[in-house]
Amino acid sequence: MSRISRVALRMIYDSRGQETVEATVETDTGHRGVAGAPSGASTGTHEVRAFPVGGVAAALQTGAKDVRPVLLGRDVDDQEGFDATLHQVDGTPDFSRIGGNTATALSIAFALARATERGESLAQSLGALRAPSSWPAIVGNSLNGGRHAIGGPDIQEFIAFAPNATPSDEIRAAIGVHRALGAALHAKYPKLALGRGDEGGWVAPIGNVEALEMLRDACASVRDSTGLSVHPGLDLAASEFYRDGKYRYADRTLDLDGQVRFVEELVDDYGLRYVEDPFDQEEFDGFARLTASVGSKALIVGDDLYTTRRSRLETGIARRSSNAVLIKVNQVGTLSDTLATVHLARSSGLATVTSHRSGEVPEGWLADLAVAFGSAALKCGLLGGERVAKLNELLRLGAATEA
Ligand code: 2PG
Ligand code: MG
Repeated sequence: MSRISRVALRMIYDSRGQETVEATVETDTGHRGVAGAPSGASTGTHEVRAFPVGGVAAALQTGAKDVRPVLLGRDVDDQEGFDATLHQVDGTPDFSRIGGNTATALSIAFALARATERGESLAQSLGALRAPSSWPAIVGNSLNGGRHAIGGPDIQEFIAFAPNATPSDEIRAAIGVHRALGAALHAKYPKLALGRGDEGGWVAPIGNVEALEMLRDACASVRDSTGLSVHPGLDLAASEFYRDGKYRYADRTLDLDGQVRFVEELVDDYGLRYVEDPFDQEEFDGFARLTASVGSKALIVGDDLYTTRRSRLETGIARRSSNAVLIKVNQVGTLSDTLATVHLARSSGLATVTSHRSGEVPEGWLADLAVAFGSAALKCGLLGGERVAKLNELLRLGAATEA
C-alpha cells in the first residue's frame, strides 16, 4: 500500500486571468497528480465558497498550515477517506475555511496520482468501462451572452449539442457548428468585429431570437454536409436575469407562466434538445412543469438549481423537476461529494452532464470524469486551449478503446 508523501499548493491563473489554486499530490512510490481548480462567473447560491475570506492568498496559507499536515501519510487507495479529511479540517458546511477550490484541486490531484500509480487513465482508475456503450455527447458553447460576454444576447449560452457514435464525430460536428456560425455572422454583418466570450463562443451584438435562428441554421447545415447529429441547445442561466419574481430579458419581461410558455415555444420552434437553467435557482416547480411538457424532446438540466448537491437533487427528484443534472466538482468541493450526486442521479434515472466552468484551467481530466460517471454529455466549450484540452482528452479515451 503506498502513501501520500508530498502535498503542495500554489497560485496559478485561470483562463480569465484570475487567481486560483493548483495542487500537487505525490506518492511514496514517486507518482504524482497535479490539478488546478476552475471558477464560475454565474455561480449558484448553494455552491460551496471557492475561497476563504482573503482569497487565494488566505487559501494557500490555511492549506500549508492546516490542510497539508493531515493529508501526508494517507493511503493512496482511499479517496473517500482523503475527501472526508478535507471536510474535517474545514469544519464548515460550505468549505468556507479552506476554500472549495483548494478542496477540488486536492481531491482531483489525489485521484490523478492514484491513476498514475496504477498506470491507468483517470477514467479507467475510477472504474469506467473500457469501451462505454455510448460516449458522452458534446455540449459545445458556440455563441456567448449573459455574464460570459460583453455586448451579446442576455441568454448565457447558445449550444451545439452533438450526440454521435464516437468522440471524434461528436467533436467534429460541434466544432463545425461553431465554424458555420462564425461564417454566417461574418456574411450577415461584414463590418462587425466579431469577438469571443469567456468560453470561446462568438460574441455579437444580436438578440436571443436572431442568435437562435442562426444557431438552428448552422446546426442544419452541419447535419446536411456531414450526416452527423447536432442540434441547438441553450443554457439560459435564468437566475442572472430573474428579479422581483420576473424574468427580465432585454426585449420582454415574463412571469413564471410566461417563462414556461416561452421556453416550450423555443423547444418546439428551434428543435432544442438541451435546455439548462430555464428558471430561477429556487424554482423547482417551474422546472417540473417544463419537464412534464417537453422533457421527452430535450434534456432539461438543473445547474444553479442543484449546484451538484445531493440534498438539492433529492428535492428535484421528489418534485420531478428535471430529467438531467449538471455536475461540477467545485460546486461541492470533492470527488466523493460529486460521486454521491452522480450515483443518486443514476439510480433515479436522471442523466448527468459533466461540466466545465467559465474560468477554466488547461487540463483534460474533466473528460475522464464524464466517461467515468457515464454522463450523457460533456459540457466543455469548443475553442481556446483550456476547452480543447478536454476535447482532446476525450479523443484520447476514444482512441484507446479502438486500439
Ligand atoms: C454554467 C457555467 C459553465 P459558470 O453556467 O453552466 O458554462 O458557467 O462557470 O460561470 O457558472
Ligand atoms: Mg449553467
